[in-house]
This record gives sequence, structure tokens and C-alpha cells, in this order.
Amino acid sequence: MNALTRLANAAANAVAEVGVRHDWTRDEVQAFFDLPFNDLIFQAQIVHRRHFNPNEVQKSTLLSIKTGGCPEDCGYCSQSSKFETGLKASKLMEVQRVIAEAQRAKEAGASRYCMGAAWRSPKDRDMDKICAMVEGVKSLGMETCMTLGMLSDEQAVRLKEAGLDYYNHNVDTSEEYYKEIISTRTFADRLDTLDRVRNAGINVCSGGIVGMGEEESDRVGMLMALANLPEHPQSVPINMLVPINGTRLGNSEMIDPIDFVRTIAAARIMMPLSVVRLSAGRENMSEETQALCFLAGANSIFIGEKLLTTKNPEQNKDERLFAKLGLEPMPAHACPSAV
Ligand code: SAM
Ligand code: DTB
Ligand code: SF4
Repeated sequence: MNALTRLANAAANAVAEVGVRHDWTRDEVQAFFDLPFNDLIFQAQIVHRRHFNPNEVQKSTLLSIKTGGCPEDCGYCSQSSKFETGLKASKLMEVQRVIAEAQRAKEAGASRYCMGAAWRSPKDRDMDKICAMVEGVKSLGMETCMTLGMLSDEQAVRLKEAGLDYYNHNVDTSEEYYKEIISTRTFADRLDTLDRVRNAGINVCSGGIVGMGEEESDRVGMLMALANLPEHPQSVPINMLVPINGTRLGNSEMIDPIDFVRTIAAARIMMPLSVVRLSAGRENMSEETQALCFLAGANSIFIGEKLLTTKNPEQNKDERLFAKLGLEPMPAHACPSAV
């Protein structure tokens, strides 16, 4: 056994013994990525089975409640006004339409409804409508999630009072690589909003995108940034870049699926009580890759035929995959670390 394997095994054993850690070092995390694949998956399975039913996968559905025309310049995004992507922009949706869409998602088996707006930050004048959406979707018995950009303290408190369960705000990549992807805000801005959400008592959903031309060391840095937060995000979405024509990253080369699975496995080991979501990118992924992601400890997906603006696998395709793999939906409010 070489020194790195010993280090990775020791780090995973440390998780098993002490539970949740917030002091991950670069060497420890890099050592997970350097493990033989089978050893990495084995470690991830040990951690996963300690805290979760390994055959349960949480199902969320997304809705874009305000599409396009965003002033930010995120290099991956179809909704940035800085790129010509051919996307049709639209205004903030009516509350009743959002609730009706959520009801359909519930009937299709989703336990969480995630509503996303292409904003740098919400305007205070939009908050009444946003809060009414949270209250309406919650009254259906679903978990609620919003992703609206940067928040003020007051907006975070208002969302909490409306009953919001999760706020999604991704760190997206390492601090070092962030400025290559986005110039209109900083990594520190992202962390500030995450602090506000956590301090308001809302569960944090934060992860990132892989396949944006980053180095493996950036994936290490991204996972360290997430796992060394004062509390682990209760939900950790790992997105595979969906390349969008017209954006700066539209011609990116697809990441090797094994490298993607390694990122999931390392996230699982480092944040043992968090739900790790195999998020965007499933439309371009084989069933075998998805099965490896579940084996590596991913236990959440988006269901429904659309993500925000791009395609997601059809319902019957996902149902067939769940049946083949013997997977069951995770009930609402089952995340062990959620408030
Ligand atoms: N405007 C808000 C924000 O940026 O936080 C919320 C919406 S934004 C679309 C939510 C997240 O979706 C991004 O942080 C990014 O991680 C993910 N995302 C956007 N476009 C993507 C793409 N083409 N491929 C993969 N993930 C993407
Ligand atoms: C997250 O991490 N992924 C979701 C959700 N949080 C908001 C969004 C994925 C978007 C994929 C590209 C699109 O459909 O526009
Ligand atoms: Fe705007 Fe969010 Fe897209 Fe960035 S990721 S351009 S902030 S909608």
C-alpha cells in the first residue's frame, strides 16, 4: 500500500469514527482522487451505508420561475444576457401556475420542488410573490427550495418566515478557478450568501459543476470549500456541465465519466450526512454511469423532463432505471442533517 492510499484510508476511517469533519486538508482530499477506483467506491459505500438506506434516492423537480435576461456572466449559463443562446426570456411566473406545476411534480413522485430565477439577486418588490410561492408549494406537503441569486439578511429571514426548507446557491468550482468562469461576482460573494442562508436557519443546498475545463485540483478545492464550511450543506448538487451553444463553455470537452464518479464519491465521504445530488447532465449520461454515481453515494436526482432550460431524462426512462437498480424514492424530510 503506498503512502497516499494509507492517507486516504486513514481519512475515510477518521470520518467513520468521528463523524462529520470540517478540517479537510488538500492532501487528504487529493488522496481520495488518487485511490484505485474500487477502493474509493468501497470507502464511499461504507460511509453511505452508515447514514443512509443505500437503495433510497431523493427526487426533486425544478421549475424556472423567471427565465433569461440575467445580468451575470456565468460562462456556462443559457440565461446570461451576455451570450446569444436563443433562449426566450420571460417574466416572473404567476403564483397559481407555480403551485399547479408543483402539484404535477408531486403526482410524478417528487418530494422537493426547486424554483429558480435568473437573477443576480431578488428585488424586494418581488419578495411577496416569492413567499406566496413557498407557502403554496409547502401546503402541498412538498419540501421547498429556491435559487434566486445573492440574498440580503432581510430577504433570507423573509424566506425562512415563509417556510422555505432549502436555498440553493452553488460555489460552482474552486476559489482559484471561479474568476475564469464568472467575472460579475466573486467566490466570497457566494460564501456571504451561504452565511446569510445558514444564519436564517434555512437548509443550504450548495455544490458545483464539473467538466468546465477545470483541473482535478479545482474539484479538490471545490469540495474542500463545501466540506470546510461551518456546517455541511444539507444538499450537495454535483452537476456535469450541460454545454450550451453560444456560451463561453459551449464547446467544452465532456469530462471522463469516471472522473465525475470520483467527485461524487469524494463528496459522499467528506459530507457523510448530506444528500448528494447527481444533478444536471443525466441526459448525456449512460445508465451505467448513473448506476456508478449511486454506488459512489449519490442519493438524489432531478426528475421531470426539464431542468431549468435544458432537457432531463423522461419519466419512464428514470422509472425503468430505478426498477432495474431496485431503487426507491426517499420520503420528504428524511435527510438526517436537515433542520
Ligand atoms: N441565478 C441563480 C444562481 O446563479 O445562483 C440561480 C439559478 S442558476 C441557473 C443555478 C445553478 O445551476 C448554477 O449555480 C449552476 O451550478 C447550475 N447550472 C447552470 N447552468 C448549467 C449548465 N449549463 N450545466 C450545469 N449546471 C448548470
Ligand atoms: C443545481 O445545482 N442544478 C440545478 C439547480 N441547482 C438550480 C440547475 C441545473 C441547470 C442546468 C442547465 C439548465 O437547465 O439551464
Ligand atoms: Fe444568472 Fe444564475 Fe445563470 Fe449566473 S447561473 S447567469 S446568476 S441565472
